Amino acid sequence: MSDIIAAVATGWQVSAIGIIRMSGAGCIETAKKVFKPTYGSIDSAKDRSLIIGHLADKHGRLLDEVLLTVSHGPNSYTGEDTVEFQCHGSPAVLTAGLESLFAAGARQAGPGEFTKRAFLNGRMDLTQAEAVIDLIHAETTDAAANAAGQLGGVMLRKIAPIYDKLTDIMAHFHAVLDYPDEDIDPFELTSFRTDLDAAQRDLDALLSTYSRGRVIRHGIRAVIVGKPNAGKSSFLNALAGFDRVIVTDIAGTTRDSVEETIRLGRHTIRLLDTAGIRDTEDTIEQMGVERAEAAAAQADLAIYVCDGSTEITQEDLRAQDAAMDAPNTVAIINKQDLKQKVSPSDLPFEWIIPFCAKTGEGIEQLEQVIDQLFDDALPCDGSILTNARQADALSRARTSLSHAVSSMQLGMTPDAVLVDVEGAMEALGEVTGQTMREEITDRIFERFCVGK
Ligand SMILES: Nc1nc2c(ncn2[C@@H]2O[C@H](COP(=O)(O)OP(=O)(O)OP(=O)(O)O)[C@@H](O)[C@H]2O)c(=O)[nH]1
Ligand SMILES: [Mg+2]
Repeated sequence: MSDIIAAVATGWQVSAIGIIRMSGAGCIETAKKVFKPTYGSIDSAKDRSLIIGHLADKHGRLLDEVLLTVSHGPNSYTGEDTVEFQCHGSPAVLTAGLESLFAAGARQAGPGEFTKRAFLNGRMDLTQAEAVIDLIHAETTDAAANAAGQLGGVMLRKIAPIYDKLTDIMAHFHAVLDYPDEDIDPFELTSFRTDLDAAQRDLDALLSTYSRGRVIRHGIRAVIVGKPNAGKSSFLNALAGFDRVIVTDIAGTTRDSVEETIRLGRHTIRLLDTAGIRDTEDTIEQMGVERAEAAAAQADLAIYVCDGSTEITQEDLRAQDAAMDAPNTVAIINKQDLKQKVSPSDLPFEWIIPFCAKTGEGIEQLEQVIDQLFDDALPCDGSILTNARQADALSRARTSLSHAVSSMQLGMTPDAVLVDVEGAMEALGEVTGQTMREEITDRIFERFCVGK
């Protein structure tokens, strides 16, 4: 039997309402020690109805007029009896209320402990539990909508049928191993091959959503590259709306990479300003140039900035090359307020935006281009893979399945095929939590906030 845990669920800032949550067998009795209903009794109230009454501090003094809700297990969030107090949102009230519950027998909940209990009690699988964190930390409506879908079990419903299919294959191969004298029907072998192929396709489809998922969850990683003095830092400042980076007319002003997170329309962009690309004797600047080139290769988007008022130089060409290493590129012809020497036809890019860092001209067009590049048709309904841990486990499952298929093609014995199918199931089980090691689940829940 689990002990009684309690925590403030709403944070510690002054607010209209603050919620203290308590869960575990016996917590309703604990609540009775500190809460006096204004009408009737806790026992006579309906499940999940609101009961008004008074909360006492640990000395039995009136502390607050609160609303209390009882959710009886197993149909509560945690699967256990749960009590929530809606107090007035004063940190002093919440502290005293919590201390009162501790004095009555509860203990402080650890991070994510309520959700961990929900997982351990079978109220949700691991994809749903992780969706809870994602929903709390969602920075955009797309991220929230996708997490909400996963909380509802969308990801689980994609993975469970693949797992079930592999279970059938395993059962069959075990039968073959147990009765080696009976010939395997070649027709059945073909049908298992078909099932394995289908499972691989399903995993491929899921894994292919991950690049979009990373963008939804973490924002677009964008790197600004260009020659010195093109106006890269000015471009970042124009998008940030304040002077984040030092701007001067001295070439080589920015020597290290500087990151700023900005919102552009529906997107969150992690924008990295870099050292202007050129050959330089300055060791520090040279390191900055190397960083700029490396960052472009790892970004979701490279933004090449050129100075429209000067001719294209060798340094520009080198910066263009670096930009081409990213999966998406946009060219910015900056300094539109000056006489232009660069025309879009001079640049080998599909998306080219005339820009003026001084006036902000071009920001709207940039927003439209980024919408086009990053808003594909995938609906944010929970079917997009956003979690690195899940993506890693799914790709291990995918690798095991291709080994199983090769073993089959090579005519290897069923036990060889079995090992790989088992490996794939193990990896899929890590995603849903079916075959999860305890220390890994512990680590997942430690990332939660206290009170969730
Ligand atoms: N007229 C005009 N000047 C600009 C514009 N954008 C930037 N500048 C000027 O160009 C110069 C260089 O700007 P920065 O933003 O420091 O250029 P950078 O590409 O970051 O340069 P490094 O850090 O040296 O690589 C500064 O004097 C800016 O004021 C623009 O749109 N119009
Ligand atoms: Mg700069």
